[in-house]
Amino acid sequence: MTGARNHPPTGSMQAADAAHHLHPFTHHRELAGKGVRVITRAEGAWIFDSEGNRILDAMAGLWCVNIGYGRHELADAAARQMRELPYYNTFFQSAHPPVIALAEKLAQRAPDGLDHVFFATGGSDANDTNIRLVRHYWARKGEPQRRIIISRHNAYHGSTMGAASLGGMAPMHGQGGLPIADIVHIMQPHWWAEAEEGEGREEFGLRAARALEAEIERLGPENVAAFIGEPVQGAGAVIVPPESYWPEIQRICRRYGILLIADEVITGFGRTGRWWGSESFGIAPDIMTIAKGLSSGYAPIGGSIVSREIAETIADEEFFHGYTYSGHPVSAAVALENLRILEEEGIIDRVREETGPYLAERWRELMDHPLVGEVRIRGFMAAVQLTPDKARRASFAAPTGTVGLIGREKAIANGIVMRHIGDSLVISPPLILSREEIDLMIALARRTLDDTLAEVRAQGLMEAG
Ligand code: PXG
Repeated sequence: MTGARNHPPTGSMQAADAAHHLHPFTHHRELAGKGVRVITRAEGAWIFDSEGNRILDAMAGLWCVNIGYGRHELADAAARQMRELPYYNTFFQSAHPPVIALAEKLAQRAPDGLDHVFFATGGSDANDTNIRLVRHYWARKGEPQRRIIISRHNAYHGSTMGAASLGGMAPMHGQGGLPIADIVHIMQPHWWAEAEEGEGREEFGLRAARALEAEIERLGPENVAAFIGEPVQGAGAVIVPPESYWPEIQRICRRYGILLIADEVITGFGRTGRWWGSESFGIAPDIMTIAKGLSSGYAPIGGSIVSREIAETIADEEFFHGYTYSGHPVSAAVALENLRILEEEGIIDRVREETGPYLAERWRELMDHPLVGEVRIRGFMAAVQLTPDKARRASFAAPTGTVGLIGREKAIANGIVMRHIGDSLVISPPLILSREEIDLMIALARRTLDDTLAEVRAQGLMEAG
């Protein structure tokens, strides 16, 4: 099967890309030496590159194409909306039918008490909204000194100044003068990386959660506005917290009366086998950040779903904030169609009851591989932690990510996209995978691990650090 149609030859696209295109999170000199991979089309869980290779997209794009590629209903919804009303804004006491319908739909779907939506164009700007919103909320409540937002190391909340400050990615903070003021970070609930010798998962989960309490006490509870966390850290390498973690975080937030923001950008819209990661972990947030699976990536849209109490509190004063494309009509129409498909085709129920448990069973088999120290999985997001010595939970002597990167390249060579994060390999496939595709994905992942192990041994990298 050839994917090469209606586009210039690969070499000339690569040359033009190298000459003119700055990519996100990319070492450009290195990329120019290799030439960019050009993806030309996609269908179901499969992408095709300009050379005609067919590749299993085990990352659903960037954790977002939940309903899979090639759903023409979304293209039709976009085309209809573009013909009818391609753009109008939601400022100045205006709205349009798709944004109203989408806000109502999200309010119905969201956990109890969350029933107002502020729209953005993705997850980063939605989190920037959250920073301004929670501070504005506390000012309206007569507690303007409550400005500090507590987050976690190794969290990812986006790439704008505000969202990257909320995030806890050290390399990002190393560039551009981050974090902005009044954002602090506590430890992450990452058992493999952070637990003490002999410390059990649940015991560790409680300790990680209580770091929040200690930080609130240190800062003075009267100065803390909110805590933000991803129910499962995605870009952090699919860190599934121990069961003890979120209930304790919830207790602490309630005790000090601070707002809880669940960043559901990856975990929302079925990724964990429920509509919300919050539902999976028994979290009752005051605000949820949404993006990605809201439109399955077919059009850019994000937002913040906030509690009635927050909406009521800010109702009596203008909130000086908004984006030209807040609630863009085409994106809203596409999102509505995506939600209809998720609902009517029972895609999330299937992940929860059938394909999710099956994937978990198959993914856990990888634990027997000599390179794999830990498997992490929740619904349709999973990781394998690579290690030179599983008994000791060791990391490699080589710089972090060296072995992970070998893994990613072996994956692509085997016809599967997996993301490497440090020395983990992660997947977050479209939610529509069949059992046969799951079997194939596991086979390709295992072959990738075998090839990685062979290469790591050949390069003498099996040393513990
Ligand atoms: N919150 C979370 C939890 C995310 O995962 C964002 C916010 C930002 O969303 P936008 O739409 O502004 O990108 C994200 C995005 C990766 C990767 O390589 C992860 C994301 C984005 C790009 C790459 O793991 N997550």
